[in-house]
Amino acid sequence: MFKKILIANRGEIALRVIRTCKEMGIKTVAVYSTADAESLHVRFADEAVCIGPPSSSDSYLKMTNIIAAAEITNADAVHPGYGFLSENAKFSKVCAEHNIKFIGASPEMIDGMGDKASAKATMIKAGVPTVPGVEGLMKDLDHAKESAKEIGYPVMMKATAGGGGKGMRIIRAEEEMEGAWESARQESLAAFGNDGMYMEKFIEEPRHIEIQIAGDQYGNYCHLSERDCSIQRRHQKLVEETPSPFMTDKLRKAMGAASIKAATAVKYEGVGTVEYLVDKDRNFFFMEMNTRIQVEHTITEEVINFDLIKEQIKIAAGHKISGKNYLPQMHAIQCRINAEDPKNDFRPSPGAITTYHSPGGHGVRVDTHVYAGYKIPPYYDSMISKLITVAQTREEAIDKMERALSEYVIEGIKTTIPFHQQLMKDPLFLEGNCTTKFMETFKYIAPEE
Ligand code: MV4
Repeated sequence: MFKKILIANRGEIALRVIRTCKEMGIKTVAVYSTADAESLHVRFADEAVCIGPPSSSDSYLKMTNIIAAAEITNADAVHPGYGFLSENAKFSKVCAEHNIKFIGASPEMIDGMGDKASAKATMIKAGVPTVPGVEGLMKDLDHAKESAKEIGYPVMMKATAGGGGKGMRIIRAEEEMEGAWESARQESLAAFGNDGMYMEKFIEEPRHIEIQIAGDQYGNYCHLSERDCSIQRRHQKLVEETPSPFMTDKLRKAMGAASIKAATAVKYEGVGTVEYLVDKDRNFFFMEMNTRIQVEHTITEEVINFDLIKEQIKIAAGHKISGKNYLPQMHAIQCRINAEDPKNDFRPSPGAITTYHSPGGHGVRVDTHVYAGYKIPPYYDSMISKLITVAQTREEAIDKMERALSEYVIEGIKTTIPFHQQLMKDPLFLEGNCTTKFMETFKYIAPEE
């Protein structure tokens, strides 16, 4: 087992990893930017190294500084958390070159899954369902038009280097193709330095359902059921739950088996997630594979009673997994509490938290790095807390969430708590009938002050 892990991240996920390391008897090293000197991850770790000024590119993304911090503290592994360098092939490679175990995917795996068109080709070969489309990249505008005709409008053009919706266009008729072709390629080139485009059928009002998987170094694979992440806004997830209210035993079996096929085909090692689009008829299509721990891993932990970070560390250290699949035993919901003003288009609201009281009680979990007096820096993402409830049924988990939200006091900044309070009473949400279009029609009504 590792003796000392450096956590190359900040915020709640850095704390989350430190907590598991403590339970496992592993020493921890925090790294921090000057903006995070007062952060809890700095205080809870055994050692802490300042790696640069506030800007992410000069600190949490600065590979040389992080490797130097690992070397001077004698860390034998790096946990990248999510975001930052967690899916950076170069960083994974540099860690290996310095004899530091990267607790994440190999450079080859990250590259293979990072290129969406080749990831899709890999999945087709593995027998995983994908969205009907044209294999490979579009050669030119005429090829794009021909392909769309073949697939049948509406189609979706996607950047092969993309993700998070960048460089993606819906095209409903041929006259829209030229504009979409030019603008999507430009956008993708600016964002990723790559303008490769592929094309597939547009799936109307899909759900986003993902399967948690794990694989070890010995060819054992398992899935740990699904998470429904359909409630998103501008490709930012707001609420996640498991089991999915749309799930059936038959669909879970099929999606689980497909995900095991995906993991086996790429010899996946560690914990990962296979993301799917699910249409109204419960057809499911591979979308992306994430080679990191995700923000929403918590709800899976709650319904199978299992520490996924511990599993991730054990697999990286060479432990075997049993290979048996896990089914949800409970129902869990996570609300992402962001420092954003839902009344003003979810505009970021950094600043000092003057009052802080977090909810508690049976079936309530709060993963956060904030406290009364903490100042949310403006340099990083706006998520400040994850509120998770777990209960026997969906209805009880929702009731518990309403109760927990009503106890949650955060003053000094705007948060998304009142948004979640309205959502928990929303008829469509209560029905469990939310697609990825849900937020486009949701009207937030601010409570009277
Ligand atoms: C799609 C789609 C409909 N049809 N592909 C958005 C992010 C990127 N990873 C894939 N995305 C989508 N791909 C086809 N063929 C709709 C989306 C999509 C979406 C997917 C998951 C969650 C939220 C979404 C919001 C808008 C669009």
